[in-house]
Amino acid sequence: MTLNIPEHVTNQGLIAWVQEIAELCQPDRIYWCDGSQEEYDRFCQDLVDQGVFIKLNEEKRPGSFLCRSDPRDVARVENRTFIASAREEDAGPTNNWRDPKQLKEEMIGHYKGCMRGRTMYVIPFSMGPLGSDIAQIGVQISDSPYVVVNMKIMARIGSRVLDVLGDKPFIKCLHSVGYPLEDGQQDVPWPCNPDNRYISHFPETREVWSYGSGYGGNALLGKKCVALRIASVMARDEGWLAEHMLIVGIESPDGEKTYVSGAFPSACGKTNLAMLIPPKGYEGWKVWTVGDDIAWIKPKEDGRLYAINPEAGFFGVAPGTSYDSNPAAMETISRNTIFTNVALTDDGDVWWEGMTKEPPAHLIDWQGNDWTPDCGRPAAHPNARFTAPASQCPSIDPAWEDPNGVPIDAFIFGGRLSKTFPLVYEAESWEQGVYMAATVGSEATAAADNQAAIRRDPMAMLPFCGYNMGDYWQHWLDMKDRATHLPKIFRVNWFRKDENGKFMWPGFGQNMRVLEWIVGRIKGDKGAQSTPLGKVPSYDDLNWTGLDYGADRFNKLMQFDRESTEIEVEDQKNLFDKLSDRLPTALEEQRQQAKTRLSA
Ligand code: O2Y
Ligand code: MN
Repeated sequence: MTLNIPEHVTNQGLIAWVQEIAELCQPDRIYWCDGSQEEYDRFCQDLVDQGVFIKLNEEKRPGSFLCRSDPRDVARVENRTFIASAREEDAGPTNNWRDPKQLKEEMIGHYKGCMRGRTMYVIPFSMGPLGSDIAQIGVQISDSPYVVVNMKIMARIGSRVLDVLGDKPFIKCLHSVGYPLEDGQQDVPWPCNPDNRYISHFPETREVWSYGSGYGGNALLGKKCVALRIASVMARDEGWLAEHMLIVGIESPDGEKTYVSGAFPSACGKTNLAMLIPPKGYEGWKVWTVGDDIAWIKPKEDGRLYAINPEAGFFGVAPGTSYDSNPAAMETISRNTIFTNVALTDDGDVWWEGMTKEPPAHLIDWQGNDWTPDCGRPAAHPNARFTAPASQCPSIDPAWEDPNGVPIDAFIFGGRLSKTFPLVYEAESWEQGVYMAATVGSEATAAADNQAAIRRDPMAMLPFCGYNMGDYWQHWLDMKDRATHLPKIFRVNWFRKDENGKFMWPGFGQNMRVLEWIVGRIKGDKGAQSTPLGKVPSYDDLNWTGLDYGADRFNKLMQFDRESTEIEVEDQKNLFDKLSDRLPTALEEQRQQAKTRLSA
């Protein structure tokens, strides 16, 4: 088999690896991606010709395509996501550990001949602006052209990446949909192998091996696999942070910009916050988007933490996205976007639940079937996605590709919690902030008694931390010694409900009022009072211009209930016990101090 090595490729480690994988996977041909627009257009056209992509109406949605996945391959598969560290205790009890040697043997059995009848694509990619000292380079080998075009949007790919890489080592990412074609066998629109899925991470050797899925986080390996699971281990070893966080710049009317980074478990409005439009009363304010999902954060010589968004695009959930909830996202996806598993309108555009108040009278649903509003099925899959270039976002920050990153002054952690937790509170120390972040989570309704239990998702990293969560917490605590100007840490909760089950906070754009208070706390010009939870604003500490929200409502929203908070602090022990082997003493001390403050 000819390796088709382009002239400019000199990295011997890369050439040897491509040869090794080609011998294992036995593709019909090898193609090195140059990352050009011409290449992207050609691949999209090929996918249209093969019936995999549907070209959308050029007037309504220029340069855009719809793709439908196999209904068995629609989301990340956490139970098939493995952390194969040499020692089980280094993966920790919150990860699926597998012995790396055994796992590789097992997977090699699947990889043998798995690309027969297909092309093997070599996709060099940079996570982060090319040449940034925070960026990292990987190479993904894949047999999926859908992956190639999505990677083109989500990362910087192609020849220019190899020029920057030179002869250095890189993160090796191997991906196959696990659906070889025998001689003359007709391909299917979405090849995959749902019975043999693996999303495997080898943190010590900085490798990812993915098999059997072509979808999202399982297949676009730069995103969750590299930028979070592998990068979190690199960050631990090298003294920085790889976080599941948005990054925004908040600009005040006098033109001063403050950057904050925030982590939220799913279904907490993270994308909406990343693209927030200030409400009435906030004329002159602007929220700039640096990233919507992942932040790489490094301490620099001036003692501050600087963050980059390692991605180049958004892979967002379509359902629920509308001009009401997120106009910036709607503008971003108005062109040059790949839609996966949304519905197709009769005039060749896309639709999903929540996009408009009234659904169209007729659609083709995400599985290619006729759909009418009364048919009893969703038109789009709940995890339907758009892949769109971040550069198209109207609120994209001018500094979003600054190789030095942007200076972070606050970390915000939020969950979806209907009671106990006030709108916002601030940590009084770094250790308390790490404790607040480590115990964050959202409510899950326990079927048995309809009691809401908190499903903890520390730093929103539970599915994404590539090592032991106890060590990860210790790493966060240790950051204190790596920076002299540490960000302040806040907890927010937009989802508290009243006794009638109604949300108490109007949410969306009104979250700007909380961001303004946070900026004021950083600058030192906004007040706060100490409570057993942390520091909280009083009514007059927030700006109420343009919103009719009285002090009584606010005080109820901020109300602190000793009894339910004591139950909460007790419940945190379950997670701490699970991680007891590597639990930092500072975190249990924080929990004990919270108990003492509550009983005082
Ligand atoms: O279902 C998938 O494969 C996508 S998961 C995802 C995509 C974009 C941003 N965040 C996530 C996530 O699961 O946190
Ligand atoms: Mn995410």
